[in-house]
Amino acid sequence: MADVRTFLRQIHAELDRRADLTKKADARKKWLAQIDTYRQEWDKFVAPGFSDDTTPINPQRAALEIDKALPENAILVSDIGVHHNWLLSFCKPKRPDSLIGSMGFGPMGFGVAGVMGAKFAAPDRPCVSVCGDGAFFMHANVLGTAVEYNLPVVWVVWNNYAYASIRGLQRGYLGGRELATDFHDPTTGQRYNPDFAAMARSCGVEGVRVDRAGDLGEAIRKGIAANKPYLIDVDIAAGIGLSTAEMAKREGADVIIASRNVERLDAAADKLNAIAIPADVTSDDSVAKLFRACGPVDHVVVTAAQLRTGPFKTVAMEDVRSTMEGKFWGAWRVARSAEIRPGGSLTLVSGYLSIRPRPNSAIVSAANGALESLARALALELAPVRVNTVSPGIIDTPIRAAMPEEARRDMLAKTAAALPVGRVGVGEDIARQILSFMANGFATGSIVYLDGGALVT
Ligand SMILES: Cc1ncc(C[n+]2csc(CCOP(=O)(O)OP(=O)(O)O)c2C)c(N)n1
Ligand SMILES: [Mg+2]
Repeated sequence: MADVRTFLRQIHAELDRRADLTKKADARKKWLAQIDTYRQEWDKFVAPGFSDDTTPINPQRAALEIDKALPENAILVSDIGVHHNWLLSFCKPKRPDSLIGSMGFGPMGFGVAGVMGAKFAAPDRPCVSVCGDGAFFMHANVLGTAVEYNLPVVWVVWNNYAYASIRGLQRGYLGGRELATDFHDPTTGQRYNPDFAAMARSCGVEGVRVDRAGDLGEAIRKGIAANKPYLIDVDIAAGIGLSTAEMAKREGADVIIASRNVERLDAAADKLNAIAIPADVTSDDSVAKLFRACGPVDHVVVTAAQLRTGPFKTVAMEDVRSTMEGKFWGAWRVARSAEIRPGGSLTLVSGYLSIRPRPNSAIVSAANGALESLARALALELAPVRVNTVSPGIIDTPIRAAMPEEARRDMLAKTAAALPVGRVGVGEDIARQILSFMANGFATGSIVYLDGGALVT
């Protein structure tokens, strides 16, 4: 503590006394320039996460969408947990009093209830809470309070089905053990949480669910414009690759996951307590480096696919080439570089379009067919390593997230109704088959069309 005037006088005197200051400033300039290069490196490193379209939503993308959706005068109140770290890393508050957190004390519930305090204090400013699913469930009584006091606040529930920050600490410090930090059904292992949007509605609060990054900003804008208490339950979790890794982990395997998207990869690795290695299947070097880093492994699964399609006569060559580059050549590169132990397996994931083509997707049909033929050929050439393909039917996974929401829901509902099993597939269905390929020593050169019965309708 000091008197400002006295303190500034003392500082001035001290500055005058230090004659070599310019020299030091020059040296510091160099250091600052160096830091700037680190900053640029970092920006390049994290750039892909900002455009990641996967569902459940990439946390980095979520932070960006939240930041973009908030008007300049909004107050964002964060709770305590990993979501808080994502917000601090990737939100850029527009004025000094617009991002409120409680970093020192760190009480869960601060953001859940604190947003109402913010609204009391600043009734003319939009007030938005970003809070964890864990904290929200602890303090869900706020829903009633907001109604009783007519407080038009917005809760964005960062729903990662876990006390994720604590789970990460447990996994990191306790040799991978965890206790009571992961929310799941004890019998099926499926992730569990209450339906927060329905919970909100039961209290007279508007409640919606968002599972696509592209819908998050609009939901927040709508929530603010509604001018009444509003809850947005946002899904943050897994696709086919991740389901397989999750199941393998549950079966006791040591799992290494690789992906082009570093942020998502880290989130997944954290979720699974798996080793993560960033890799890009479209690059020979990157794939070779990945397998040099892994060393010999028992099983490899390739799920990578970035599909670009269009009407055959007009689709750009660049698009169809990039589809082959990722889906077909990606698998080829992995098969070439992976050092799989004898009796181990390589599983490729193709897709129903190879045998049930649809208009405007010729390149995907071709890539899938080529993958299936490749797997058969490799079953011969790479023996005693076993090579198989699973061909999923219509699955509700992140890859479909690029479709417009209504079209996607409509398509999934229609498909489900037409299938003998009455539902579309989920990542876990495919994962189960992949694991069975790994475990069944008699399976090689096999293609399993796993499509809920689409082939017989
Ligand atoms: C009242 C209180 N209890 C426990 C903790 C310890 N703690 C810090 S973060 C956290 C988990 C938060 O989970 P969630 O709200 O889902 O946020 P996430 O980390 O998953 O984003 C816990 C238990 C705390 N900070 N405050
Ligand atoms: Mg959580």
